[in-house]
Amino acid sequence: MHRGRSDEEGFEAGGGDAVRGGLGACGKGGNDTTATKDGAITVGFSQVGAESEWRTANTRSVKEALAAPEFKLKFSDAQQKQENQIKALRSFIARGVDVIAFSPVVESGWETVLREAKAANIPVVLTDRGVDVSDESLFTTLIGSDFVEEGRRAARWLVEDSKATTAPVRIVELQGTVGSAPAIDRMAGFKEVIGADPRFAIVRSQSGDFTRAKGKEVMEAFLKAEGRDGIDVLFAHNDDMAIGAIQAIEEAGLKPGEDIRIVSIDGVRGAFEAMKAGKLNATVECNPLLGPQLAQIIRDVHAGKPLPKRVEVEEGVFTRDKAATELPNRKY
Ligand code: GZL
Repeated sequence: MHRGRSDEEGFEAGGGDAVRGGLGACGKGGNDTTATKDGAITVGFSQVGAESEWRTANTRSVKEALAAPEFKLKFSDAQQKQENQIKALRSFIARGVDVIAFSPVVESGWETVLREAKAANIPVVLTDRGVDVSDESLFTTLIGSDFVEEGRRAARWLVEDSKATTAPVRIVELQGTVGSAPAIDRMAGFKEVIGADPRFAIVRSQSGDFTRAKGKEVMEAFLKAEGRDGIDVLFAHNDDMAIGAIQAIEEAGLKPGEDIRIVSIDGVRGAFEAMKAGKLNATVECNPLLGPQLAQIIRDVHAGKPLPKRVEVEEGVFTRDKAATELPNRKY
């Protein structure tokens, strides 16, 4: 048993396990329905993984919100592998859960398994990230952030912070997971804003897969390729990669936040600590605390209430000068 796969046995959060048939809230699995003895809403949740502080906070929020006795949660951690998510979704379908919710690690490759869920009459709620499908009826709604706007906000901060210079601004970019909605959209939003100003150029761009380790490794390669004086700014698609890159910049004998300005996205505690230390210049908030809103969406879906196709999350931008005062308020 690979504990790391973390497909917890049975439904989480106490209470008797789901039983087949019987009274209470019936699953949607056709004849072989799963119902719980106590009428709880059975939810299958497939999480991307545990790759970042953001993801850890997101998982905590989801598990706290989908708690017993109202819910019976089957939680699966895919270790950032799409094939693990597809396996998990198929197991949820086989168990006849009432609702499936998941954060798709990448945008493409979901059509088949989502058609299987639809055929089993099990509604699917997307959280955090979106999918690229030909038929939007394959999911009920998506609750998540506007990643394009997050990319724009990062670029707007950079343009404002560079207003005193006319010199070229050479940017390196640490992209998120290749093919993921946040990586695709944050890049698009950032380029949309800097593209209007000839001072800015992205001289290197590569995926750090949203992790600290890979962010450090790729930043080391950027520094080697561009030289100590060849980089002015790092744009990282998440704080964890920025924190990894900060280590690489320091090991190269440079001052992060000064020799190389850094703007990233998420707004996790580690980013506020780096800003307080003067090593990160700005972070664009991407709120992971989606649990309560997700729970309400699942209640509504289970009750057959109509829902908008898109539920957005409110977020802000935080700069170095405000880090010390904001840090005590952070919930993730
Ligand atoms: C964004 C989320 C991204 C975060 C990363 O909503 O999907 O995935 O920005 C996380 O930290 O790994």
